[in-house]
Amino acid sequence: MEKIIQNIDIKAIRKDFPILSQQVNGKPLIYFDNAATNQKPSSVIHALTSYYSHDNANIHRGNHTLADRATAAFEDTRKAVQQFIEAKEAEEIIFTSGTTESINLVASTYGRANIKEGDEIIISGMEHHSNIVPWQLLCEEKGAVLKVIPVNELGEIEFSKFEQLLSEKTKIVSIVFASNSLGTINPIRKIIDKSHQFGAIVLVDGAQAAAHLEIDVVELDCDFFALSAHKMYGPTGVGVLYGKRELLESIPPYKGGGEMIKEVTFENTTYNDIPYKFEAGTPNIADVIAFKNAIEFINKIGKETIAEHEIELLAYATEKIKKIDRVKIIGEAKEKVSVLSFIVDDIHHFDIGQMMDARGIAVRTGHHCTQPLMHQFNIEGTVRASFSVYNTKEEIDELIISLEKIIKIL
Ligand code: 7TS
Repeated sequence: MEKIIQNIDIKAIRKDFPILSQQVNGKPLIYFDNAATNQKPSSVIHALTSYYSHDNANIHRGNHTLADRATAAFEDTRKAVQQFIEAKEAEEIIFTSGTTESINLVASTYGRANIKEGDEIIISGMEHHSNIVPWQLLCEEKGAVLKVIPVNELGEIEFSKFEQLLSEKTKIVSIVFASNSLGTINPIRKIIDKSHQFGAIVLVDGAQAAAHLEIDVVELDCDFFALSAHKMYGPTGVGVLYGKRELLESIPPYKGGGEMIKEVTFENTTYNDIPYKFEAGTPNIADVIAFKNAIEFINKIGKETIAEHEIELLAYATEKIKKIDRVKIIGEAKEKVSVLSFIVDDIHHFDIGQMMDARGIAVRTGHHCTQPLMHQFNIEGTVRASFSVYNTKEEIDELIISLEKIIKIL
């Protein structure tokens, strides 16, 4: 416990997040909705205003100084992402609007080009809707079949059942690295290896993993990897799709428009090289540029240090919450990121959320876009507290005290 406090200066880190120093409903803000989106350090906020104050121009097409500066900064973020996830080449990094768009891109391009009637796509029972619905749409269009890996009571996937689902019919396995509702970290490496043995390609939904777990896409050998900048201290509206070069080159474009072409005539159009083939139109330039500052923020503290702190908070909160009568934790996998989901007997999660908010505590309530998972646990939703690098044990103490009071009142 001491070690973490020595390694990481939370007070200094908190000072770097202007939003945290405010009062909400007369109480100091305690922000525990980090799995939805986490807060932004001043370097990210400054990068946005600086870009619009000094460098704003459209990229890749101008031949003037501002366009050059904006293009260079945009491409610098691509290189930073490449290094962050250890991809072989910057060209394998495609900017999207977020994880949702990244997954839709793969379903609409790779999926449409490769999936035929009777083929099978495997997902897990703990997927976010954004890793369910794009595959349902594809299956409906192609007459393919969606198979689901069951999740046990602890919130872990049943690996042996996954093995039973795999066959030569399996073409795509799309799986979440870390669950947003339960916190479960899936055995991604094992899943990828097994899927490859059957010739299936694997997409990893890394939305909840990217800010907390080491990512090495080459070592993982995943075919596609999706993430969102806004869950990594970066701006909203930016995401990444990583894909292996040969796959990205082999699949058709996603959207048609400027930037994604080599040559257009009314008879025929040839497409640009990757990554531009998948980046039609003016992208979210400012936010992509500021995303680099978010990556630098994580790198400066060190992902391992961040993860250690968050896991310490999770263990502390879990131990305390378990002592409260009528509380049940949803998601007790051995390996978890810092997500604590719980329900309280006979009290609606929404009421708890509202009463927490009155105390300045921001938690998430509801199904967290994982309705099938909620059905499996026979619940409508949970209260979810998710921790980030700037959270403290004192804040968790406040959460616990508030929860005890709320339970007494209700
Ligand atoms: N996959 C997972 C595992 C997620 O947690 C989310 C967002 C997404 C995909 C979609 O990401 P987006 O950036 O494209 O929206 N999860 C949440 C959440 O838990 N609460 O709000 C958004």
